Amino acid sequence: MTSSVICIVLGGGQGSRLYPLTATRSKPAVPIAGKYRLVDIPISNCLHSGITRIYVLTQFNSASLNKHIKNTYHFSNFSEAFVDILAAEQTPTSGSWFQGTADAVRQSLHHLAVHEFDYVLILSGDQLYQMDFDHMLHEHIERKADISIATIPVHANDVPGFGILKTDEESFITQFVEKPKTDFEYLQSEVSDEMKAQKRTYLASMGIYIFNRKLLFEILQGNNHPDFGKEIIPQSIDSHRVLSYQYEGYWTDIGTIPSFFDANLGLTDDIPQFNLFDKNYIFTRARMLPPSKVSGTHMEKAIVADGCIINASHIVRSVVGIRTRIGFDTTIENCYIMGSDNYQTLEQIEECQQNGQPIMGIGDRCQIKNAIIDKNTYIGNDVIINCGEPLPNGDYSTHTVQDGIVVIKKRAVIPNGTVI
Ligand code: ADQ
Ligand code: ADP
Repeated sequence: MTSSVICIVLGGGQGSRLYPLTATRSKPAVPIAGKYRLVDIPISNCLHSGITRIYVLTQFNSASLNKHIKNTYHFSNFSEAFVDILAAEQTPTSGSWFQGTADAVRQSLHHLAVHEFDYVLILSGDQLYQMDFDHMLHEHIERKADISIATIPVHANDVPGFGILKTDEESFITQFVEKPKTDFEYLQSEVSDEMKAQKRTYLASMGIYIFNRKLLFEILQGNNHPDFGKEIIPQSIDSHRVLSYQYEGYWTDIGTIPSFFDANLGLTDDIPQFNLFDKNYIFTRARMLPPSKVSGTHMEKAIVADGCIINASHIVRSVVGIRTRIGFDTTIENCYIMGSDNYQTLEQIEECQQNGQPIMGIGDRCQIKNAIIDKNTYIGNDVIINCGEPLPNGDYSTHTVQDGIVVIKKRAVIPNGTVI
């Protein structure tokens, strides 16, 4: 069945909520969990569900996204499978960037039109979850739906961030309000006892949609509405059979710095909610890196990717990404270190040391807490990051602070002895 599906991954608008991680790369290319990139999550879910024709729509196309997709997703010449990036482009009919999610899909319809398919699966590019879309598609077809939306019970506190809906007893959607801010009690739904116990009594859209082919073309070509959540979905529920496909597994939005940080550190839990060790593992680029080398380090709840050289004294509740180098007597707590794209040669390291410049990675005797360290940073010796009083939010040349999390910007150089 999934052979009749084409998938569109909405790879991101301006990406401002993940700034500064998206300052120089498109959102789908943001590294997660030490060795993957955001886009690997929806693509892996598709491939495990048997969906092998995938477009990634992105507002701005970075070298790292192209390189990652090109180096990762290889298929046989004899299959129709592909993962292609569609960046916002100027054409004779449209001269502007994607105005929203529906507009992004609308502007890409001419790429879809050349393929044979019956259903379009539309996914967000900034969510962490493992889901079998084959099952959702099965329901969509069996229940003769025109549109299906994956939904999840959420707590009242989360309601203002989501599309909230109500259904009839057959799970067809009867009301849909995008991100209601106040007076939304009337939108509560009947949920399972388990969800009730967790006070998750509102049904939220997960931003995952299945559309019948003909209907998607009709709707998008029949109006100029920019967004699925704000216009297309609320306006479709009266005239079409819009089915709620309820999901109760782990699912989280990772579109903001705090949620991205929590999702990454959550992977270090004894039994993480998102299981990297599942048989449906996440696909990513096979890099042929050497094993990591660790010496004299006490590690507790740490995830360490390939190719690292670690001499730190303590690493606690942290994710350490590919090719990370950490010096002696350094302590790292609650951090996501993304790692590096390359190694410095011994000659380069010696030259830096002679000039008193930091070498790539993290130096000796540093203390770093509650931080995201982007790729290819040079953090000197005796640097202290986020270990004192809570820091106010701010954007500086080398880093930002948001909700108590320091993000060291890509390629930042933090001189010896700096205190942030
Ligand atoms: P949001 O996530 O707030 O709500 P939106 O900002 O429109 O909706 O983004 C959805 C996805 O599309 C994200 O992955 C985003 O990066 C991407 N995207 C946004 N604009 C884009 C553009 N111009 N080009 C390409 N990609 C773009 C939506 C729904 C809610 C639902 C939540 C669930 O509107 O109803 O509850 O998702 O997270
Ligand atoms: P990111 O989005 O992670 O910041 P970039 O746009 O900097 O990434 O590109 C990273 C890609 O470039 C990676 O795939 C990495 O392997 C490659 N790369 C970067 N620098 C080098 C280098 N000096 N030698 C080899 N490959 C490199």
